Amino acid sequence: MRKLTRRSFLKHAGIGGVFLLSSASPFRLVEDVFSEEIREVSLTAAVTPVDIGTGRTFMAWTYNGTAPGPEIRVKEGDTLRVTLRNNLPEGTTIHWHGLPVPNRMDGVPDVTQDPVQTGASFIYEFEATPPGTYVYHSHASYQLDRGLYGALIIEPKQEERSYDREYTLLLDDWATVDGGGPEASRQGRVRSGMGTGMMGSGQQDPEAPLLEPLYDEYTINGKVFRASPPFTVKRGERVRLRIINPSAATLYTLRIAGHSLTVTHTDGRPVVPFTVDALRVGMGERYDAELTANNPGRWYIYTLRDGSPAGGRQLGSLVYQGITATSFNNDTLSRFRVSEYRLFDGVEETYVMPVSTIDRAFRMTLSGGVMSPYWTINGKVYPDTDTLSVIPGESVRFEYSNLSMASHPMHLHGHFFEVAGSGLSTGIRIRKDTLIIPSMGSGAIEFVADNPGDWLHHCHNLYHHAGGMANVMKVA
Ligand SMILES: [Cu+2]
Repeated sequence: MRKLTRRSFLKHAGIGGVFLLSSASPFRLVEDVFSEEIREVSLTAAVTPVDIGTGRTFMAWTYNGTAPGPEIRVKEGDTLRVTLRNNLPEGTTIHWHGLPVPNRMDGVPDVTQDPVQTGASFIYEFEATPPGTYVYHSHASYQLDRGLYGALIIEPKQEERSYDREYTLLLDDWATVDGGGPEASRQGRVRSGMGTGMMGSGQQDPEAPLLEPLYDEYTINGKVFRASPPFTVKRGERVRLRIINPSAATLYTLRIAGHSLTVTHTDGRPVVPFTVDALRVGMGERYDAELTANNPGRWYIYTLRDGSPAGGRQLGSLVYQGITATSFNNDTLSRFRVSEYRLFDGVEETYVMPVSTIDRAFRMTLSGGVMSPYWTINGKVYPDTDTLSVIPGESVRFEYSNLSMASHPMHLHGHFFEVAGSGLSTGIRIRKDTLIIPSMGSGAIEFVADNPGDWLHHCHNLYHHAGGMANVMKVA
């Protein structure tokens, strides 16, 4: 028999969670079933000077004064109640990336809520389930790229994996030139003759979406390599890494020199543990990976030369306790096994409804970007893209064909999906919420549309999203 979760209980009862713990509520009776806590968090969004370790302070947009914002860590089943205060010069929202929250809590401006205006507040409240590694971030304009993001970790009631130490690694790209921020770097780009936001007359179109900035710095947990504190480990330890990529426009092929990484979760969902030498992490993706500390030394955390602007860069360091030498060990591997979706197998879990026979399929071509800041789905720019209408409970398939020269990490709100082409050994496909569709490549996802509402589906390159690569899936 299926246990009645708080979410389904509330659905049946037709009330909001706010009333659940009111002593006057008749639903007080169910207290024993729902004995979890309410976790209150307060996030104030504001413009703040930050130094990411370059020695040059610039104005970032921050939660509670820091970029990234504070890590939110709760237990599965807790109710998370977040009060957002907006001290920014424009409207904002928070999206709980990957978490299948009720639609009105999803934080997409003009789709699930009105933007929270300057000086105003909004309370987000939802049940923290299922457990996993998530990220919260602003979903308004270019705010994610100004620093408005943080880790959201939901710990399971019963941890099945054993590890000695745990680190969260949030990867980010920064444009710090000309005072920082997306517009500043765009000016730099236009000046350097690479700009495509020019109209035929030579005038810049003020309404056009911004071009992807020229990033000059990359950080882990808000600090560049030369300023980042080392991740310290002790010989013999098993270390859990929660690797999260909230970058606006950078994919990483992440490598920890001297070590392999055993992937245990993709976008928070468990997989059959699989060991790789480097991890390909697209925008919006999360990987939990375990590292065995069996190779003492001082090691670079870096990205492989993969053709991306971040390729070949040092991002941080892994240092064993007791190592006093300041020189770094050489990474002796020359060939790297890089993660790919088809290498992974899913495992049985109760949180995600398994896909049955497909009721409805949508084909989407992804294109744009050539001499243009606009990006399209089936040739259309959001909000003029076609709405995808499905009936609750239907099994749905999205098929992508990428006709552009850029990769597109496609993210679906409100649902986990199964990745076609994975699960080749066990027959159980991996579950994710963000899938990289490679340049000139293809991919497909399948899922049960079990969460009613209007859900945004978009490329998680912020500049592609702002340039139109988005549509709405209506589950009703
Ligand atoms: Cu894209």
